[in-house]
Amino acid sequence: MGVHRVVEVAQSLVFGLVALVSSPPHVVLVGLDSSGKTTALLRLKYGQYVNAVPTVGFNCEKVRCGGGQWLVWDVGGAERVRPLWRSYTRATDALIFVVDSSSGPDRLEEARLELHRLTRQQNHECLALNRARPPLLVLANKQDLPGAKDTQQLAKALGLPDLPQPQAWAVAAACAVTGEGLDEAMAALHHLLLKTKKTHKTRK
Ligand code: G3D
Ligand code: MG
Repeated sequence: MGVHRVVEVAQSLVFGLVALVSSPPHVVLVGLDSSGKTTALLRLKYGQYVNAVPTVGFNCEKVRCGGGQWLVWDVGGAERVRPLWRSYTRATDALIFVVDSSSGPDRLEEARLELHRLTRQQNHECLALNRARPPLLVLANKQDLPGAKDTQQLAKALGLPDLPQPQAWAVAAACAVTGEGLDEAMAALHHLLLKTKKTHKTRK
C-alpha cells in the first residue's frame, strides 16, 4: 500500500469518527495554494485577521456563520497534496473552492482543471452511492487586490456552467483579510445546501 493510500485511509477514518460525534454540516475548503483558505477559516473562527502559516495536512474548526454552524476542514492546496483532497471531499456535505480572484490566466486554468477533476470524482462517487452531490460555493477571494475578477468573470474562467448537472453552485465575492463577504458567502452556501437536500429528496 502506497504512502498516499495509507494517509487517505487514515484520514477517511478520522473524518468518519468526527462525522459520528458532531452534527453540523461538514464543509471542505479546497483550492490552489495561497488562494486564502486558511485565512478565510481563521477569519470565520476568530472574527479577525490571523496571519496563516502554510498548511501542512489540514485544519478543522467549528464555526458559526451564514445563519448556521459548520464543521470546516481546510486542506493544503500545494500540487503534491492535491490528490488528498478526495479523501476529505468524499463524505462532505458541501464544498468551498477558494480562488485568488487576482490570478492570471495560467493559475485560473490550473484552478479550473483541479475543480473539474474533483467534481468529476465526486459525481462518480455520489452516483454510485445514490447520494446528493454536495453543493459547490466558489469563494472569489482577494477582491481587494488590483485586477481582481468579478464573480461572473470567474464563473466563466472556471467553467462553472459546464459542470455536469445536477450540481448546485454559486460564486461569492470576498476578502478573507477584512472578512468582507464571508458571512454572505456562507449564507449562500447554506441556501444551496437546503436546495440540494430538497431536490435530492424529490428525485428519490
Ligand atoms: P492557503 O491556505 O489557501 O494556502 P493562506 O492561503 O490563507 O495561507 O493565504 C496566502 C496569502 O494570501 C497570505 O499572505 C494571506 O494573508 C493572503 N490572503 C488571504 N486572503 C486574502 C485576501 O482576501 N486579500 C489579500 N490581499 N490577501 C489575502 P502571506 O503574505 O502571509 O503569504
Ligand atoms: Mg492554508
